[in-house]
Amino acid sequence: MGTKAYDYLFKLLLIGESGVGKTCVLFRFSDDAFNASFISTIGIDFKIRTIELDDKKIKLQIWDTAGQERFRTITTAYYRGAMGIMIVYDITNPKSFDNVKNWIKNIEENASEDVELMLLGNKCDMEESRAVSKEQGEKLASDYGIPFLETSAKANINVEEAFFQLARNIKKKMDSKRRGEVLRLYRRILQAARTWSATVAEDTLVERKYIQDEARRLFKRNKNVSEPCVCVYALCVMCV
Ligand SMILES: Nc1nc2c(ncn2[C@@H]2O[C@H](COP(=O)(O)OP(=O)(O)OP(=O)(O)O)[C@@H](O)[C@H]2O)c(=O)[nH]1
Ligand SMILES: [Mg+2]
Repeated sequence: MGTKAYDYLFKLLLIGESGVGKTCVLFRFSDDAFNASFISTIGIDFKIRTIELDDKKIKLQIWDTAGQERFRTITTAYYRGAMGIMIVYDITNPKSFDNVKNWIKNIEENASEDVELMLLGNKCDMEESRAVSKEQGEKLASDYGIPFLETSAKANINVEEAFFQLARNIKKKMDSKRRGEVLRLYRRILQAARTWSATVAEDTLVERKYIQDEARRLFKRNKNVSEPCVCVYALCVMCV
């Protein structure tokens, strides 16, 4: 098998009002740098970073949306493909916090049903201008049942943690989905093996061939799923 540069590809999206610091949070994560001048994002942009989780390489493709209203049609089109979405507000800007519920409504209307979310209260280095308490952030996030962190792109607080936590939650969901698929596959092969053993006495070559083809087909389609199906496939082939 060829060596792949990554085991998983996760598509993430950053949304929130203009000026809350989405681009800076992403820049801190991708380049470990900060830019104090405000260059408002035009439409959409993206960055890539590969991280490691449980010995697996996870390639994160992170889409950074423009917060400005005039780009809403373009940016909303990116919700559908996102596996994880960070909703960002600015702790010094209460309006950006009040609007979180509208961003979540937008997600409910446009994103995939099993998207993983995370709420970020950014600019937590600006304690002197704080207008939204940490408790308010925590309460809102827990009302929606989503994880929450206060971050600072400037002081490099919790940025790494935020992306890792979101990636971990996506991976957890994906792994349990895959486990379900493996189980279903396993059951189908067992069923096929039973059918085969019931007919083996008659030694019908057609049946043997059917099982072998079925196992090969299932294996081919699911070879990335996990080891159990490889074993079951090998068993099936050896039996025939
Ligand atoms: N003090 C402080 N300033 C920040 C932080 N993050 C961003 N900023 C500043 O906030 C301003 C806006 O940051 P951006 O990252 O461009 O904001 P944005 O959310 O991408 O805005 P749009 O692209 O218009 O949607 C810039 O001047 C940044 O330097 C932070 O953590 N702390
Ligand atoms: Mg931006």
